[in-house]
Amino acid sequence: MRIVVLAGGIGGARFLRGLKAAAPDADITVIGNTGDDIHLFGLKVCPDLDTVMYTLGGGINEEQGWGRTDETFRVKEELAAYGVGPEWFGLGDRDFATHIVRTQMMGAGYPLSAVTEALCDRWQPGVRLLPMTDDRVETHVAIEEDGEKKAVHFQEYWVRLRASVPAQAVVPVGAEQAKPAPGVLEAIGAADVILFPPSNPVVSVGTILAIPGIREAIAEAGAPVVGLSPIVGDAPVRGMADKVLAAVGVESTAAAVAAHYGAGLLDGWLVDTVDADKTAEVEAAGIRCRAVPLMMTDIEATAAMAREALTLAEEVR
Ligand code: GDP
Ligand code: FO1
Ligand code: CA
Repeated sequence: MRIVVLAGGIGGARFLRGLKAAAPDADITVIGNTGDDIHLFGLKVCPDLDTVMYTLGGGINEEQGWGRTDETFRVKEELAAYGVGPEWFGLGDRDFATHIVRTQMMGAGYPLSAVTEALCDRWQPGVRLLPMTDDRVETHVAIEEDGEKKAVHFQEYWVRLRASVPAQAVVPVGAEQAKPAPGVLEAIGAADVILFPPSNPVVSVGTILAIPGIREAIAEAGAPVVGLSPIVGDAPVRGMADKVLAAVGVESTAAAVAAHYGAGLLDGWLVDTVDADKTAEVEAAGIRCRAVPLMMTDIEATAAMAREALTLAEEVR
């Protein structure tokens, strides 16, 4: 079975771990969000790709959900001693090596997709990890801070500001001119099932869908498209997805997120059992909906979620 998954960072990565356990023989292609990417200290950092690679490859800091296990911050301390920031973004020593290798390869002319494949040679994530695009795309957030309107990089909004000010707009800068990375459209076209994990609908899955050609390929694919809600009990399970949903005029409910993707894209949608009262609303929008436990507390619970998604995909096929 060929499965394509559109993934952000932590939500996507943890779901993929469960999917691999639920479907050990499946051929899984992950289309990863690169709108969170940031250039720091001359290095290209790809948080969502790295979160997927480290989580599936056994190198993730489990408690944090991002960054490396057994991490130290000597380089960051030395940079700070030179007065070189940003001090609000914690790049660890082990993680730095990944960004150095990536930046060196890109400087030598390799596209991000080839670099990601090379990094995965070490981590062996057990999936084919493709960036959504090889072109530079950066999500920026329009805010008002101290009475001044401005746009900040997504990481500055998320990590420095902790989404504490309203997002007036979320813009994937460069997306309109970007092309899907090699293999992306082919994987979508050949898929037996397409899954939207419980990733952020705006700044993870939404950014991937903003690359011209990807949304269209999914809508036209013969495969069923099934999503799992990142919103449980009218709030994100973790993080601040409600803040970026508000920016695109979408309520933080499992039903509103399904409607935001729309019946043109989604065939099936899973909500958590606490949101069982919302299945009728989703079905009225033309999307088959089931309520099942959606908390990724451990691999077995996550594998059960993945099995439910594959079962729903069979039903709507
Ligand atoms: P990020 O790039 O690290 O923000 O990760 P993703 O975009 O892939 O996923 C973020 C989303 O995962 C958040 O909106 C969370 O609500 C959701 N999430 C995290 N843990 C869980 C969980 O256990 N269950 C569900 N349903 N959603 C979760
Ligand atoms: N998230 C934080 O909240 N604080 C950090 O200092 C931070 C550093 C960081 C370094 C590398 C990396 O791959 C991820 C990192 N993250 C950090 C997580 C990440 O920036 C965000 O959670 C996601 O991009 C949101 O989708
Ligand atoms: Ca992300």
